[in-house]
Amino acid sequence: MILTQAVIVFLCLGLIHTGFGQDCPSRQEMQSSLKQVQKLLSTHESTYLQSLRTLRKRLNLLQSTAVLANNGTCPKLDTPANSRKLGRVMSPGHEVYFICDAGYELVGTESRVCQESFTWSGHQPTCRDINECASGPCLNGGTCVDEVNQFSCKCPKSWVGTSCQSPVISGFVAMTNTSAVLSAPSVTVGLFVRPSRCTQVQGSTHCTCDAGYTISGRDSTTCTDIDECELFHTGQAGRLCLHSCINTPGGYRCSCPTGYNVTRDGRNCKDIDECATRQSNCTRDQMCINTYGGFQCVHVECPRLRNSTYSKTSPLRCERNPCSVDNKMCPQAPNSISHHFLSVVSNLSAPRTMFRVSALRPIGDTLRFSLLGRGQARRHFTVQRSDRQTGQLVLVSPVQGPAVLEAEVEMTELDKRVQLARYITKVTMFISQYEF
Ligand SMILES: [Ca+2]
Ligand SMILES: [Ca+2]
Repeated sequence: MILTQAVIVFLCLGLIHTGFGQDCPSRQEMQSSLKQVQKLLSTHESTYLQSLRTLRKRLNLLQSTAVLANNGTCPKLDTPANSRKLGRVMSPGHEVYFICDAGYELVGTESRVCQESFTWSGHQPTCRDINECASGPCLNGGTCVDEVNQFSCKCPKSWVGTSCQSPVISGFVAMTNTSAVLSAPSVTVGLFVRPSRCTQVQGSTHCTCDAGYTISGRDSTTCTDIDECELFHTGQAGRLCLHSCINTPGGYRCSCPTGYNVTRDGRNCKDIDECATRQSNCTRDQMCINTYGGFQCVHVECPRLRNSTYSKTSPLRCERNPCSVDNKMCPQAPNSISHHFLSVVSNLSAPRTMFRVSALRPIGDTLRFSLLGRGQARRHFTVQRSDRQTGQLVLVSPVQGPAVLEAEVEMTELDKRVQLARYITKVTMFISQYEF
């Protein structure tokens, strides 16, 4: 009703100028009506704001209910095709790593972190087939065909072998009526030396050898094995074998050091996983760690300190037992000591991140990461912060194996410069003798 009055007032304001002022309310009446309209508007305004506040509250409630429905975890992550996923904990602060199967390489980030918003950082990586042909393994004009975790070579006519490494010695053989296969004259023969096959055509003699042999001797009556290992020792396309080459009659083969098997392509060496194939002799209380070229049996012992005691909460982790109230030194001791064992190859390129330490749910206002110890560890490692709550152990210089390196990473939680907790991660790196 007041609104109707207001409309009337404004209507009259318009009419005053057109000479119909006598039907309109007096100036006083108009002012009183205007005041009423102002009041009405401010009442409407406060009601509107109140409704907005209520709506916002409801929205927040709805959001927190939705989060609770997540059960406090990030959504389940798929494992990309041809890969493995490491890390099972899906709550904020935890990280999941992706490792591609042999023969595949990772495209994208190697890890994703569950964030406080219950979403994963970054994007899902993929694993793509490594192009084994990229290194140009086929020699002498051979065409490389990339396959999963291996390659094959299509060789030109005059070459044979896995990498088209052996020349085919072909002689002219005319099968005419006048030709006759001659029996080879007596020569000293062995596996590496054979008589050639000779054919006489119209008075001239043509001799041939099997693949992998070459004509030798003054009268071309002898075939000698081609030493492929020697021939391709310093070839542009690289050595025939990753480790060592053994010349054989009519061919060659590659061999690998103890602890490695020759791969299917016949050239490379692959570490034998003694832990997976149960070839290790570790006892029950030891853990088997597969290393390149071997394995290690490790046993983690919890420290025995004067002021604090530890319990083993997993095969690789010790946690401090609760401190008694009167023990002032106990809270200074590390809250946990975790062990990690890494297997790496000799002369690994550096700098390279070897390990990450992260706080699950920081309780203080500051997290500090540092490298403990001196000497050897300081020469090869440094500790850097990779984000607000993650520190990383970085290998700064390549290490020649065989060697075992140890590094201790300390993570301290502080609040207003007061130490709240200390966590130590002991990283042991087993470095292989060979660079593969
Ligand atoms: Ca040979
Ligand atoms: Ca091994």
